[in-house]
Amino acid sequence: MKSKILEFKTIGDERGCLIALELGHNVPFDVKRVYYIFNTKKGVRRGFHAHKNLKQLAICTRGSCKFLIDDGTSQQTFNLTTPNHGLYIEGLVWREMFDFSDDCVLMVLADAHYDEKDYIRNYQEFSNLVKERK
Ligand code: T46
Repeated sequence: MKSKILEFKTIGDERGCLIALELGHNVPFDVKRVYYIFNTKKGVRRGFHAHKNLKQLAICTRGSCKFLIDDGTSQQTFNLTTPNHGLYIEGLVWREMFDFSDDCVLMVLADAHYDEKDYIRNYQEFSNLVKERK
């Protein structure tokens, strides 16, 4: 399983906290796109897809949510609860996001522009591609 939590240094003083994300330092790819998900409705599950080729870093800058990562063989759930943790996701993995807190702001950095052709939104298709790539 290549997905993992990266921990960022929090710079804090009496005024509050600051975290810096820097390419080549604590972000392991060149960022081409940033998007964020917020105002997520209660009980909603998002994702339900894999990417053919995409590296991403997902950070709950506020609130919390969970990520289910499935590589076709095993599944792992990551709990994002703090802005100094980022979930690094790469490779052919199915993802689902759930248990969003009301205040959740999920920011995602990606190494490519948005391209619907990179998405696999059918689990069987994903599963077949995993077997092909082995
Ligand atoms: C992912 C998880 C973590 C765009 O127009 N541009 C964008 O950059 C993105 C990400 C989405 N969109 C459009 C495509 C859909 O019409 O926004 C709509 C919602 O996208 P989607 O249903 O794919 O959103 P999620 O939350 O299921 O998945 C998103 C990312 O799409 C995906 O890459 O890994 O967050």
